[in-house]
Amino acid sequence: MALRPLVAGNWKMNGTRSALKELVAMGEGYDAALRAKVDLMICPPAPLLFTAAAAALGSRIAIGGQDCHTAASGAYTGEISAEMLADAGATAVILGHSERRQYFRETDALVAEKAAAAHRAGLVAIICVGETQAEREAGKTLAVVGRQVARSIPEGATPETVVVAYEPVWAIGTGLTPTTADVAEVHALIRRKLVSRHGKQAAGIRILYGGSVKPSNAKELMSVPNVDGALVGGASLKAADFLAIAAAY
Ligand code: G2H
Repeated sequence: MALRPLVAGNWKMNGTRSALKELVAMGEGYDAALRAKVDLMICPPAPLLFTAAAAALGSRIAIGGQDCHTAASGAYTGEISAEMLADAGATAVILGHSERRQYFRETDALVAEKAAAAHRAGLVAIICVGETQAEREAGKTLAVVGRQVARSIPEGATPETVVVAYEPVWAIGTGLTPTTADVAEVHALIRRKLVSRHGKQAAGIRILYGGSVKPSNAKELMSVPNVDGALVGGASLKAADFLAIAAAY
């Protein structure tokens, strides 16, 4: 089944208000032909969310957060809840990105809790999984990704509540990408795990590829079976690159 693709941009900790001109340009380039074939989303840093949502209004580019806390509110200085993201205009949130797992010691269990919080707030959870270089070299890719899928995605995941992003850690921001055969193998594993745990409807859950996606490799990556879109970092900061990736469909 070919799913409607999603190309989501993860701006990470990049961008001040001046960067929103790129979002406006993306909206202008997201014309009827592109809208007919691909969903677009931008996940800016939290301080830009509200303004980004206003800037994207009318363009049909969705806005997402990059992380959330498990609680709806409370004494958690510096944290942002899923409800707050939704209130600022987000419809989705990236969870369990490898940078969160690596630098902030996020575990599969915490990611699953955050995904449940996203669900509570009505946000789509974009749940990231992926192996490190050492794990790949040790032949553990499928075991690691299988475990992350099993433990990071909460019970009852549906195509409306969850998107999975496979991001091999060694491919993030490095310019390196796995072979299409490697991507196909991991995405097929993720699909099998989703369906065996969440039932037949999980065939409709979108599985994105992320890690050094750029205009020059997007077409090849997007032609791989079970790749239902892309999570784009560096190349989502400029409207021209991001739109060129979207046009690869
Ligand atoms: C992977 C990706 C976006 P980049 O982190 O999530 O970033 O495209 O820069 O490798």
